[in-house]
Amino acid sequence: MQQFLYFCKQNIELFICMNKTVLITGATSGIGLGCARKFAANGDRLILTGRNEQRLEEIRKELEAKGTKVLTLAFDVRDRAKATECIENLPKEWKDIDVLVNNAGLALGLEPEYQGDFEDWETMIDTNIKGLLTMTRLIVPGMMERNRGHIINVGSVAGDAAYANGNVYCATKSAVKTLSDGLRLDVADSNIRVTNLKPGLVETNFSNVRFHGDTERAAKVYKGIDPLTGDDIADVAVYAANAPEHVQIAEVLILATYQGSGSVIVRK
Ligand code: NDP
Ligand code: 8X3
Repeated sequence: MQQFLYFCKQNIELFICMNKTVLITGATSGIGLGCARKFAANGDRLILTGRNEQRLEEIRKELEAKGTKVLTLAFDVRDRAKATECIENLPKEWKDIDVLVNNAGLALGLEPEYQGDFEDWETMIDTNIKGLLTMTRLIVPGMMERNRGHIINVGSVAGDAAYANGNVYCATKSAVKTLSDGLRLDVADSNIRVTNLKPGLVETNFSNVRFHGDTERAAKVYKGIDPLTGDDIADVAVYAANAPEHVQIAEVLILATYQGSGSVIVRK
């Protein structure tokens, strides 16, 4: 009996130790929502962020019903003051973030660079680059103090090479790659790990947003191929976060099977 109790204690301790606090930006849809569900299934505690407060509430209820501890924070990653206020005022038990999933992002438009929309450009740059930097700047100092943490940036195959009419979006994802590489160098003297995930075609709300609500045009993006899902990308994120401590998954390119690159897609 004593041996059995000792065995239980050891395993409970192991479980508590494996349980991480994971903050996900853009958790209301697509890849971010996939990450919320997969990290929850992994037994982690979640801080879920996004702008859509109602969706955050629904997701919180869904995951709490399955026993996951969830805190929601509604803010726009472009609003640096609000993001700072939210992170600085985290309740004590939520302050020690182990994993930051910098996922919030978007593409707007698909036009030649010489015809692009100035406002679309600003929104992509402010969200995909400056928003990601804001979250990194707010959360990584705590990780450095604790000498523990993992930053998972959601980049894209679009950051490896430009595709026609992708110009500014591709540039923002190229920046995510450079910022991930830069951060990895800057924390190389610590236990902190940095991963850049580079998905290919993932069927989410991404194309609806890109085409400003033109759902027909959005559906065509995924026609004739079997696209990736948010869950597929989340599986890789959870794997990277749970790799042995001495293993740093620096970068992962995840393509759909009938996809050769950001611009080569074979449709049936
Ligand atoms: P979705 O449109 O389904 O999800 C985007 C998420 O980002 C939403 O939760 C949205 O939440 C959030 N978001 C957007 N802007 C802001 C903002 N200003 N502040 C806070 N949250 C914001 O698209 P995906 O899941 O596909 O996209 C997630 C990430 O994956 C993006 O960075 C995208 O570039 C990247 N990616 C997508 C690929 C794809 O093919 N789908 C492939 C490669 C990378 P809310 O509206 O509540 O704010
Ligand atoms: C999203 C993938 O190829 O549609 O980053 O730009 S792609």
